[in-house]
Amino acid sequence: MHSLRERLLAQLLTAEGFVSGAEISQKLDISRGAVWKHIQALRREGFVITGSTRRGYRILSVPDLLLPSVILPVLTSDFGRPYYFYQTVSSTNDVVRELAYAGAPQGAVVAAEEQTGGRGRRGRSWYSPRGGLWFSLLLRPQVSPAQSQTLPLFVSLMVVKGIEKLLGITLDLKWPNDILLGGRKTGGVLVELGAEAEQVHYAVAGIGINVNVTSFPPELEKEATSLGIYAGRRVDRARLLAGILSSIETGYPCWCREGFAPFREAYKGRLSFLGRQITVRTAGGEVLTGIAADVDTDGRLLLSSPAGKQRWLHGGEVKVREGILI
Ligand code: BT5
Repeated sequence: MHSLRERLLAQLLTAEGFVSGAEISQKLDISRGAVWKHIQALRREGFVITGSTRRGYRILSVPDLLLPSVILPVLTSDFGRPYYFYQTVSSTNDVVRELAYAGAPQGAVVAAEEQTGGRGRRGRSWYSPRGGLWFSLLLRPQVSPAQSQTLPLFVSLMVVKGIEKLLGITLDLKWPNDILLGGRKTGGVLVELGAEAEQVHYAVAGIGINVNVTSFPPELEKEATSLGIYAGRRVDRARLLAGILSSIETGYPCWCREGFAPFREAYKGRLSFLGRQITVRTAGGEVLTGIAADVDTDGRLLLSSPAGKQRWLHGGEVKVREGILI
């Protein structure tokens, strides 16, 4: 499982001070020359390693990358194992789906520094430059496809809780799966299912968070923000990833057993627009305006009009603006 380079890193990271080249070469059963080559490769990855012929090697700083060697030591959950890292990938959801087909276990995670084909719901694109947290988690819930409809809402809530716990800030949710900070989108969740009529084989929970993203393309500038911009400082992505995985893992057995019901109040408590007039473009393309009155245990949004008409919605885009009354 662990590559030579990861074992070398573990040795350097757990050492009190310098580790001699001889000691490393002996432990890993490789030549001194090979040790030096690995050290050089790590330096190219961004590790700052001081070296002297007399004393050996010592790590001075770890790069701000989601490398396994950086993530695995801070993981506090089983989710995140096995862990796969890419510098660049089309979409982490695609990689996890392939892993699911190949029989990977629940909890497997794929993270990437950047995505070239990051996507949102219904084929929309997801801007995924360096500095963000783009990852996907493989789940194998033994639930009905109907219950799995609430998985995006459950995951969004647990992501928010994980971020809040680590950073001490308050985030909002926009039904069904947007994560907001001060009214701007700072993250999103895309759940893709491998299911048949009666059975869910696997679920890929793709999570995207603008962490240390400092600028956005013009079309997103007004509606997006990042944790770093909001907090006014760089946020530790490794600890954030570990905190989010732990948060999802904590609630997951309960969601599998009881569904969305135990999470519904906490979810509603974070909805930014509950009780307000909103406009929703439904999954079927209708544009409806009404008061966002409730979210039920199936994860549906209740839209009610002043005349007392009611519509339960399964999916759609919420905008807080005028439209056609339902
Ligand atoms: C989402 O879709 O919000 C789900 C995003 C999930 C992304 C993760 S990253 C890891 C994994 N791999 C993937 O390929 N995807 C997942 P949706 O609700 O459809 O919102 C998409 C809309 O959000 C776009 O049409 C833009 O308007 C906006 N958007 C795109 N990139 C953004 C960004 N980085 N920050 C804020 N808004 C963005």
